[in-house]
Amino acid sequence: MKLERLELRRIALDLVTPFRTSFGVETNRDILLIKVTTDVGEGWGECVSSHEPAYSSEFVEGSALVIRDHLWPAMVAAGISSASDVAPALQRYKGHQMSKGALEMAVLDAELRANNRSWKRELGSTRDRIPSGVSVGIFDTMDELSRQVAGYVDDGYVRIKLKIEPGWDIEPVRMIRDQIGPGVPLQVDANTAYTRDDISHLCKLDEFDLLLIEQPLPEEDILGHAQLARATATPVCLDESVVSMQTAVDVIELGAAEIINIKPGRVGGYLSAVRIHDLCVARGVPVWCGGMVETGIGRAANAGLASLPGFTLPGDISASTRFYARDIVKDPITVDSITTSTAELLP
Ligand code: NPQ
Ligand code: MG
Repeated sequence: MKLERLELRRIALDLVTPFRTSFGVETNRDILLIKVTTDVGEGWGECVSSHEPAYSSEFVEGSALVIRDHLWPAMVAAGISSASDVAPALQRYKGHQMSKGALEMAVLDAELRANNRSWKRELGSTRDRIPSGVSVGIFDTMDELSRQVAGYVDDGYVRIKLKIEPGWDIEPVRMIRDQIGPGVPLQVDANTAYTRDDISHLCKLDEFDLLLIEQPLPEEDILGHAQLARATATPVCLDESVVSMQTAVDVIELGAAEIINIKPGRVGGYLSAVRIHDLCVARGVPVWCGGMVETGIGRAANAGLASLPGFTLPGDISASTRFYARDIVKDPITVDSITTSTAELLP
């Protein structure tokens, strides 16, 4: 395979409802898609950075620039002949995991299309259906939160994740646990909104039998997460902190993460995501696949990844309609709510 051409496409999609997290409100998704043309055909990648550097330091305008002026030229110079060549060719550039991941995704997609293979098979899937969870934002009122969660349970989601922040934590979680009952898996995600001084406060969540608490402290605060993990009965899961295989090894070794949220974009691509999955399987650490409000392009590839055997917890892979009235792909992602509440994967 030989690289020929790169095309960056920037699109804007309205969200069906504003998505508020501890780092801000999104009403619209600024999306960077990448089309790579090779001698064996084209491939598509989706860059998961957002308009503002609020979830992480990466942002769409920066991604487009670094891809165009630095990463793609380095790939061309290196003479990439398969997706596994992409990360080594980009290794001398620091950071920019989401941009690197999007380029590797596009090259891998070109290879898969050329060989008529699926993401699922390529990555090492062991099943055809995956459980589908949903991430629920912060609302102005408890009533509104209650209505939203009821709707998602009706839609067939088998696991609820509530976004939390200081001032929106114990009481919303209590209300939703009472509403859905003890049998429905429930977890929370703070997106770095707390500090080490909040450890005793966060321990009050223990009474709600949560699956996990995701990234309560800043991404650099590995020691703080290890201290929290020792103090609380709720398993600590890291998202933003884990940006590579190396950080995954370290947070496990240091006792800062008992569970890991794997997002391919955040760790530099799907091949890195599979290696982190393999590491976690070897260490007995449960993993699940996160989401970055992707279109059907990224969402379908995520579903393939989440069908690997180590993904033992439901992911944030919800239906396209959770975020978008009309997805950009021919086959939007759907949730089968009637019988099994699982997303069905194409072959
Ligand atoms: C998380 N995702 O797990 C992220 C955060 C997140 C589904 O909760 C635009 C772009 C909006 C990226 C909102 C979920 C976003 C975004 C939230 C990422 O932490
Ligand atoms: Mg998260």
